[in-house]
Amino acid sequence: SQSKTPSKMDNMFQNYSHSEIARDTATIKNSVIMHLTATFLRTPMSMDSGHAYLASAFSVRDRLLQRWNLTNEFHDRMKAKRVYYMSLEFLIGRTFDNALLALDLREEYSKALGDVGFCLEDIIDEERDAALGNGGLGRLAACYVDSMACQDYPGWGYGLRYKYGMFQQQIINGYQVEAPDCWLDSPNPWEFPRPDVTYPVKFYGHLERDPSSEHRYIWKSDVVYDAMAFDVPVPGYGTTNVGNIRLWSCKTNSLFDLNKFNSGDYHGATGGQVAAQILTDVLYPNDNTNEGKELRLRQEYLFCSATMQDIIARFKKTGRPMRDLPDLAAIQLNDTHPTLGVPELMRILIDEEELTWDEAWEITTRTFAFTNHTILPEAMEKWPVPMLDKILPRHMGIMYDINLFFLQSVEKQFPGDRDLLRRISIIEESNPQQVRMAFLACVGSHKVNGVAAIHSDIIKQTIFKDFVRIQGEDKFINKTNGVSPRRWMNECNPDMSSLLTEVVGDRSWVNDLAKTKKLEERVTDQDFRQRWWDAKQANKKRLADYILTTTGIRVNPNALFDVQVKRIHEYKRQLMNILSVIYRYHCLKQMTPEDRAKELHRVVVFAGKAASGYWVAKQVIKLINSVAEVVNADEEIGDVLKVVFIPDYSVTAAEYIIPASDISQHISTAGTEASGTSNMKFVLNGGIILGTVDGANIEIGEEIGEEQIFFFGCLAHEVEDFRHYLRFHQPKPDDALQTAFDMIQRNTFGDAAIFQPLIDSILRGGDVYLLSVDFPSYIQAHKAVEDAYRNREEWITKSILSVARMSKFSSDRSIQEYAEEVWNIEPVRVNSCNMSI
Ligand code: T68
Repeated sequence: SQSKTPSKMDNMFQNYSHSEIARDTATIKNSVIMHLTATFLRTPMSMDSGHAYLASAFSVRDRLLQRWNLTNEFHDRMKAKRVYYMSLEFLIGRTFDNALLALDLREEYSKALGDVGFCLEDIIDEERDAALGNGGLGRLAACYVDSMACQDYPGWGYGLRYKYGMFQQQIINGYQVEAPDCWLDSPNPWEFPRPDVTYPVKFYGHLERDPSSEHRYIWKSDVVYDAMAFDVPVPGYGTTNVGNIRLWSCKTNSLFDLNKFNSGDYHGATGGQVAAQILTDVLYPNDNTNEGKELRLRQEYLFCSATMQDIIARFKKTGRPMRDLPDLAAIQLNDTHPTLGVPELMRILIDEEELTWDEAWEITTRTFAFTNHTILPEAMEKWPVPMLDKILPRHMGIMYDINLFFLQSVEKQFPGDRDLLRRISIIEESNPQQVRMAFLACVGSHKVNGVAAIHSDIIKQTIFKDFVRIQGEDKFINKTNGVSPRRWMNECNPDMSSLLTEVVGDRSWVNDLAKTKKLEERVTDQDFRQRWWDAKQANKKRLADYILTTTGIRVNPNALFDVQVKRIHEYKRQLMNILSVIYRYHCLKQMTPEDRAKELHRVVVFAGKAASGYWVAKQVIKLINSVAEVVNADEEIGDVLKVVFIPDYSVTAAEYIIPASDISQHISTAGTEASGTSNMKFVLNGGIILGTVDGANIEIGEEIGEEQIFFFGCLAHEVEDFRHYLRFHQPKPDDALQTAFDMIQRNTFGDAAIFQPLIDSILRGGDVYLLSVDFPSYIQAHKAVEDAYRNREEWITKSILSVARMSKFSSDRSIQEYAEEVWNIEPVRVNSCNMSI
């Protein structure tokens, strides 16, 4: 390409950019058949829906490719500043439908597929989720790259290409059983292998002083793995920009030992490869807990090293001096998992680019920013110094120096405060010593943010309290989470979306959610209100069908759908929910048949995975299923109460479940859920929240008005006192909670011994999550919900007003704030006329 003159390049670019592939039904049909025959060696006669999906997906992808190429080419040539969103998790879900909507080709594909005998909806169902994440944190990363693409921000996601994503959950005899997620067994149309983009990543070994400089070291490593790039397109809606997620896979060809093979040691010949491949084999299935395993550390480092090498390589192509890196690159750390990027950048700048420590540190801290997603102590990443020293000797040295210089500066600022130095040290003086990754991320970044207003306040008062004093208030900011209206409204809720389009006049609300404000004008329009209600009913019918196919349980779509779907965790208190269901069951059983028939019918839906090693969470799943079995089989109860646990919760399952809720529960102990993002999704789909005063629930309430949300429970600032009290006193369950315990203990739901540990966690384990404290107000709140739902007109008003006032929770708003206040980047829209700049 060096030989091409600029004007020739411009011409080539213009020609390429003006030659979009035809979009008519006939051409599309041909391209599907072409892929069927030429890519998959099938004939139209032997096409099944699996191959219809693959051929269609490859044909859609052809139409994305050109835009994707142009976006990257254009951003390169414009030397645009890019943001790199580093995340060990990207919970993407499906891409096909998303791409069809972004390209505005859904109708055409529906017709083309109809012509060859297939229904688009069935074809869409053939795609497997890309489930490279655990929950909120990974899904947030996916929403954020979507918003970057839709708003033309030059940005890339960086992650790992796990061979096995989030495990599949089966429910056997009421218990969770995990099966591997072999999502790459069939061809994946949404990734591009880039064997030419491969970097060596070193591990272990020892250091030698570089004779040419006292700061530099030569790292003689024992093991070198290769990280190879796979690129995943992120189709932008309403723009031709296509974003990119670059995922690394550990490649190991060089580790095949031919000598061992030749001498007959076949096992030994591949031993090195097996040890390497395992690095990107599987996603750690923990949500809000730190696993602390050596393999996880190596996984994190492989990710950070490959990503930093790639960013530096791209930067160097601009020909600018290293000190300009922060002008062309912003890096966001999605929690502490990618924090080794900080010492890795320092290593590259000092040992390879030959910068001084001070120059390197200035560049590093201006480039990185850090998002904290939790303050749960069990989630805090800490790595033992001996482990780091063995695997990453150079990085350990750099981290010691970062800490030393930091402590020296603090000692100057606050002379003689030994206890302060002990508290803020990046190295914890435990036995063995541990590196506190949250502190390293904080010191290595120019901005630190929490994910909702309350959470950003809490981190300033707790883990980063001293750092606020030392480094100043301005470094600590809030960026409340958001979700993508493309996936979480337009794609998953077509009926409601049509109503929004009707009200707004066009589909522009999908990229500009503030336009939904116009809904308020329709809140008194009787015909509109009826159609709003009908849209929800249709979604509930769709979910009822989904429940029937996934669980065999028949539910009545006219009942109140009461939904709690999220990872199973003690702090999220699914246990409190099922205990309230038990209490309700008890009350129903006490009634005369006449009174019972007058009760509001309710379907209580649960879904969510428990980390494989989280025993208590798994017992909660068992309890839910055991209660469901008894209640659902009770003929006296019939449709008045149904309890459902939908197995294998996923992004795709969420797309069925969320649009169908009347009420959804977000009931974490106040101060424990940093934000929550499904709470936003439920309200954006016309559902009402029953929740605690926690996370983003608070800001949702502020935006939509307190009449539209059901709050209960103690407040975050009261939690510490309650916990303190409960450490020394037995909790006193109210009558309702005691009734639920009694029912379990009378073996109503099978052998009580199985569930006694759950009861004990409240009665004898200090009730850390304050179930006994919040239970009375929780039951009250349920009553308030019932009364409100019985008044259908009021309910419809609440639902419409909620959606109208939710625009703050679009991830587009979050990304704009990050772009302006953290990354200092601007939108760059692909425009072939600008190419000569
Ligand atoms: C979630 N965190 C928060 N962590 O719990 C949630 N942890 O309140 C918030 O809305 C969301 O982040 C987005 O900000 C997580 O999901 C993890 O999944 C996780 C993964 C690995 C290790 C620790």
